[in-house]
Amino acid sequence: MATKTSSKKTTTTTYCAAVDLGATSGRVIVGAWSNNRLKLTVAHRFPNTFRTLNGNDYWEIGNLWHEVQDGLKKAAESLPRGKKLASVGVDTWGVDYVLLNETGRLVFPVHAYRDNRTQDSLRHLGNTRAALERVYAATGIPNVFYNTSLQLAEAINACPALADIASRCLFLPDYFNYLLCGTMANELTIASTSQLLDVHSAEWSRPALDYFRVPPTWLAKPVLAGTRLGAVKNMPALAGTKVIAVPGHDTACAYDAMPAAPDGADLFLSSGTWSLVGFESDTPVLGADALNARVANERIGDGRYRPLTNVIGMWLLERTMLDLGPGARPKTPEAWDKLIDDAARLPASKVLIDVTDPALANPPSMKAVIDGQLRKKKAAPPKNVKGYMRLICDSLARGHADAKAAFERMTGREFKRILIVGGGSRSPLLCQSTANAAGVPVVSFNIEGTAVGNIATQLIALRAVKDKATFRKHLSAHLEQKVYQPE
Ligand code: LFR
Repeated sequence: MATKTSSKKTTTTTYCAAVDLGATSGRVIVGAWSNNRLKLTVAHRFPNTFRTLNGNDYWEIGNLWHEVQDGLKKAAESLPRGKKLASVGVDTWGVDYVLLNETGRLVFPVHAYRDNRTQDSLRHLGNTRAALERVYAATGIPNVFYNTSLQLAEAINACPALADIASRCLFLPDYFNYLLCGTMANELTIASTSQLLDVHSAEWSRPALDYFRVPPTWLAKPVLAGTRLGAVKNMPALAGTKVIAVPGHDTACAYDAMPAAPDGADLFLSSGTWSLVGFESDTPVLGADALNARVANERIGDGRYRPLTNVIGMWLLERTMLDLGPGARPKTPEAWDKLIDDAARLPASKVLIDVTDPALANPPSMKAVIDGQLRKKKAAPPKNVKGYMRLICDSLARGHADAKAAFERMTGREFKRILIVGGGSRSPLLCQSTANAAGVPVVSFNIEGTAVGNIATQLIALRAVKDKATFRKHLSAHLEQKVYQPE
């Protein structure tokens, strides 16, 4: 009897889930990888916010965990019959952490990084030049109000008993990994946002731990992205699914997804609540100029560097809209497009706001701070939301261009394009203003950058893709991109 052989090639599809938590919204996204192509499906999206209680800001951690579980269940149910999620990875915003005892119980409420509790020590370190330089030389991270270092120092100072009752510090992605699979690990990229990691190695910095009086036993030697942490437990729909440590820092994931040219001449901009302007490097950028330019030498999943400057981002607009009243924030994507379009038709702003002003971090009224800056420069505040949109985009664009110029000065590199991903990449106004201010083309990509970077690490760890360069090559082959030439 002749055997029939099929000429049809069977393709295997690998399914992974990315849990991507942002400060204003979270999502669980399924990535399906087959034939060197990635297809993303949003399984779950939910709003996130911190809550203020008696003057302090806290994340609703139980709520976040509930949404993560809900999202993962939906992700597993969305797969074709008989298919399973091979793995899951978690990324979140930087710096925030939980304190646990050895049985994994929370021993301190989970604070949000916008909390004003670090202001005193921020000022103190800012005014102590020798200490500032020492901490920067040790960690490569500038003095910023949200740093974990300042947050932990404040927590220990306010509650000295913590030194006895806490035994572990996990960053938020580490904590969700622990809840998922029971393994406590500190992952390198998220650890690098803390201002406690040694800038020259993948170890914690003893001088920084000592300066901020953080017990070294709270932190374990960081693991590299791609490490398999265990299997998901207590969730039947995900039985057998692996938990993989992806770059736990959302910005590290977004940078990984950048379809960069291999010549290193692309500057990266991850634009959302924050505008993160930076590049990939084998070495950190240190020294007095870097400290003055607030260069943060955060890490890539493989241990290399992402020197970047954090330019305050669309947070300016989010908060101004709150002040302008309930009707100011567009409710549909179409209404957003119209607002951006209306703002783009206004003349370019003659007077800009200084986006490096620390007063913009978390003021009771963003509009009042912006209007105050303008009045000092003898300029009239905008009359409506489209006026603020124009002013904010033009001012952020100047911040992006200044960061580019500072990096070029410090490194001798020349950046020929700016690649942009994130919410801001969907704003032609922000992209065009940035191209005009920086004098180079801005290339925007229609991708959920953070989720793509998260899934890329999982696929590499699962050996479905060889390495990051290969992933980027496949990704670029099918990407929709828009180029904004400087005018
Ligand atoms: C973006 C981000 C930035 C970090 C800020 C605070 O979501 O992770 O990279 O500086 O949030 O953690």
